[in-house]
Amino acid sequence: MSNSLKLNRDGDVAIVTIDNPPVNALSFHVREPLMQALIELRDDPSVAAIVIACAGRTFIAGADITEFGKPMQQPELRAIIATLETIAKPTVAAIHGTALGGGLELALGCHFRVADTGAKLGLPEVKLGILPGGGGTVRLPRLVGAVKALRMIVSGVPIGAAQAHEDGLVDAVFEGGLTTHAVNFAREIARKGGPFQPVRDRDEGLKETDLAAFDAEVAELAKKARGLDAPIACARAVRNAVTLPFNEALAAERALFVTLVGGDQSRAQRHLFFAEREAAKFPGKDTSKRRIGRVGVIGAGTMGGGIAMAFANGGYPVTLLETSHEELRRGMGTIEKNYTVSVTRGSLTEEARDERLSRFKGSTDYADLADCDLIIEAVFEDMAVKKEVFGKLDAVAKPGAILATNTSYLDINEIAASTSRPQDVLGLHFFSPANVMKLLEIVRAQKTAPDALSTAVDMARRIGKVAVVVGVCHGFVGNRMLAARGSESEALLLEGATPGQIDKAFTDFGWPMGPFQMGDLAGLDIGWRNRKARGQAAVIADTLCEQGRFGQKTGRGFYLYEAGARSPVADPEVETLIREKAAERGIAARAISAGEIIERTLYPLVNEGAKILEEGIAARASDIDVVWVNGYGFPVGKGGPMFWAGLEGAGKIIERLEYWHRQTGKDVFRPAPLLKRMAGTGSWEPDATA
Ligand code: 3H9
Repeated sequence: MSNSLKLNRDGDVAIVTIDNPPVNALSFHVREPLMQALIELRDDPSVAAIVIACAGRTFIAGADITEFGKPMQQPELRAIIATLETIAKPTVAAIHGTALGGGLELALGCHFRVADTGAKLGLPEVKLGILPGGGGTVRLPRLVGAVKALRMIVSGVPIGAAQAHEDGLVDAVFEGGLTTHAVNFAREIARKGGPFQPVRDRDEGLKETDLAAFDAEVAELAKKARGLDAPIACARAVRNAVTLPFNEALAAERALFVTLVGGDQSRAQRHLFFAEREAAKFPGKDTSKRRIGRVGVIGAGTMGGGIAMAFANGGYPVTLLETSHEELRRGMGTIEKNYTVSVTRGSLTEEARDERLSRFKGSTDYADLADCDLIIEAVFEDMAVKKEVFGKLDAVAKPGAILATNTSYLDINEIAASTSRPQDVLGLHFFSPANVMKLLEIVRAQKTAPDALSTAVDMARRIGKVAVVVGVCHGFVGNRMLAARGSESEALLLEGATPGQIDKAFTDFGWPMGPFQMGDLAGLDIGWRNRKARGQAAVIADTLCEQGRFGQKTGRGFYLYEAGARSPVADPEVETLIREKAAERGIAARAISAGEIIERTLYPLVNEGAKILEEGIAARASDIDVVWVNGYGFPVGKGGPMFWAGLEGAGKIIERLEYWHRQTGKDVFRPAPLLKRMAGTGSWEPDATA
């Protein structure tokens, strides 16, 4: 019937198969023939039942996100679902892979849903800054109840077929041969006879809704929304499903959808969706790959242990190397403890923990790394130490093994040059805790071979990381920009801001925490050590460290922490210290606004990003956004620093940078040429024209 849609018959059952690779999104070229097919089949007396299935690896993954922000071509999904609901003969969605967003909404327009055992069903629209706009908020609660629907829609996390069956979302689950089972299911239902009730007319899920409990749950969710509009809109729409007649709730859902899809937050989140998929692409990516069987990790401290867990979680056998048996025992002990915590929390079964632990092999002998295909060092951040490690690796590693450093700052070209095989050397910069944090900066050194890089990118996906390929410079993309963001922190304190005031400006912006809370969490001694090594100083932070105030781990840092608590309490002693240091320098305290805090921290962040782009350290502005959202907590609703610069206005940023440059003379405020060009063209693309 069309390239994207096939119509087949199995006796009196019609099978509509959508075939729109890679994920069967509901693009216009699918919607148009689908609508036509449904009308034909509805009116064809020889058809007793209709099955809607998909070709390829998955059921429909939702609306075609690339169509958002453009005029919608008819027919819209809602019209197709409305047509489905006019069909008197039984309609059955046959779900394999993932039924997401508009895909699940289409399935909810059918009388019945059957699924493969491995299928997943979800409404992830909230992650794109919108809500389900094809009736999902109104139909799903009718089957599974308002509270379950609320949790699915606000989290955006899909559920498995077994759970969906238990919840009443799916009517039958089959192992293998899904289309055949779906056809038999449809035929049997048709034989038994109707009438068949569309989901819109069902209310078993809504009967006993406890609205007070529902509202209490919404109030909790609202606290976690951190300025994002979509989760709140999702909750409101699900509540409407309980309190309003079907058509009114549907209209209200539509109105919320239209507002959100046209807003900046959704634009930002859609930008990030595509940015994450783009970030791992680089010229030459599709070269041949090397095989990664066993992975070696050198160092079983916090970082090495976390990296080793990330690989074990991804199914790789891991050799963990330490300098002594005692260090090894300590490292393995921490890993075991971490897994056991997951078991206690219910996120891991005991069998899964045991299986993951069985993937570890401990050693104190470099020779045991000889069978590893990828070896990552996570030893002390010192060039001489790193070179010594790479020298040993050069001697024992098998030919073609990828040798990676987890350095946060050091020059990987220099490390690579200390081996006889620089083509095999690259950086894998994990973020702590490495088994949890999604971001992985994959650092391409001057001589890194394309196939080594491609292999690392594939491996990152297998262990569930969002990979960004970056170039070599001090701190790479993330930490280099972090330094620019923090360059005015101390000055702001000395001029009159408090740590609490600065952190609040950050959390009001949407960050999970501000820079001083983050410093206290990470440990102030880390930055102190780095500064000393580089001959640098930060008067307030250094003094705090000299007083043994390292942050949460010592109960005192920029803030005070009650025993065992993580919430910061303002400390008058710190404020006195700041005023004393300011007085010594003749700096008088003045009122500092939240706007000034943002200008002096986030504008330099954007400016540094522009310099990084100019230098080719990042291939695209969107790569920088992916780093900052996934590694540092930049608010998703603002799309990352480079996307946000567009919202804020590059012209305004330049004007304020120039002002602060005049005031302070600092280089971080000198606008990058690329930022200036961006102000003219509105795009970070090098060849964009106004
Ligand atoms: C919605 O449905 C709104 C409705 O409620 C209301 C409408 C009125 N559209 O992720 P992958 C591309 S909102 C367009 O690497 P995987 C993706 O960019 C939608 N393109 O594969 C990539 O392209 P490329 C709600 C899409 O196997 C390629 O497909 N649904 C879409 O790791 C492969 O993607 C969602 O939010 C799309 N919907 O994961 C689901 N989806 O190769 C979004 C993917 O050029 N999708 N692409 O880089 C996903 O979560 C994952 O893609 C999925 C597969 C789990 C399906």
